[in-house]
Amino acid sequence: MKLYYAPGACSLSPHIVAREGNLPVEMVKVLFAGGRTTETGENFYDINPMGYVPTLRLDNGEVLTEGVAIVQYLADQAPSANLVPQKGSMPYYRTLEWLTFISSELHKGFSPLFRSGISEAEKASIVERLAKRYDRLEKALSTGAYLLGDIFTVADAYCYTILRWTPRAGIDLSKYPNLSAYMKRIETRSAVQVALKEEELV
Ligand SMILES: N[C@@H](CCC(=O)N[C@@H](CS)C(=O)NCC(=O)O)C(=O)O
Repeated sequence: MKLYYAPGACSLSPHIVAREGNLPVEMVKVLFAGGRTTETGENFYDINPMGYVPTLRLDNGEVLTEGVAIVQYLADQAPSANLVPQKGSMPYYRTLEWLTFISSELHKGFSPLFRSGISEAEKASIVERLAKRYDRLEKALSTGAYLLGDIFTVADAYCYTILRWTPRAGIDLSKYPNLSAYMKRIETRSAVQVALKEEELV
C-alpha cells in the first residue's frame, strides 16, 4: 500500500494508524508547491483528481480517499492493534461520532486559517468557534486518557493530528490542561514518534 501525504497535514492521522498497526505502508510525499507532483514524479491529480491528501493506493491499484475512511480501512487491516472498537458496539459508534466531529468541526474549522488574505475579523470569529470545540474535547478528556477512555483509537490519531495545528490559530493550549496532557501522551507513543520522524516533524 502507498499512502500519499504532505508533512504535518491531515495525512499524519492515517500515517500514525499505519505505524500503530505495524502495516507495510509506503509513504509517498506530495509536493504541493511543485504543481502537485509526487516525490516519485507522478502527477498526483492522476491518483486523486481532488488533489488532496491523504490518499491511499492499495496493492491492487484501487484508490481510497477521505481520511475518515482511510483510517478505518487501515485499522481493519491490523485487527490485533485494536484501533477501532468492535463494530456494532456503543464504543464503535462513539468512535464514529468523534471522527465526524474532528472532521467537520475541527479539521474543516481550521481550514480557512490556511487561506491567504483572511482578515483579522474573520480569523477572530474562526478562533472563537474553534475554542468551543476545544472546550468539548477538554471536558471529554477529563474522564479518560483517550477519547474512548483507556484505549487509543483512530479518533485519537486524527484528533492529535489536527490539534498539532493549534499554534496556527493562536490558541493557548496551556489553558486546556487535559488537552495538553493528551497531546504529550500521544506524542510519546512509539508509533507516533516513528510517523513524526518519517515526516521530518521532529
Ligand atoms: N475531505 C478530505 C480533506 C483532506 C484535506 O483537507 N487535505 C488537505 C491537507 S490537511 C489538502 O490536501 N489540501 C490541499 C488541497 O485541498 O488542495 C479528507 O477529510 O480527507
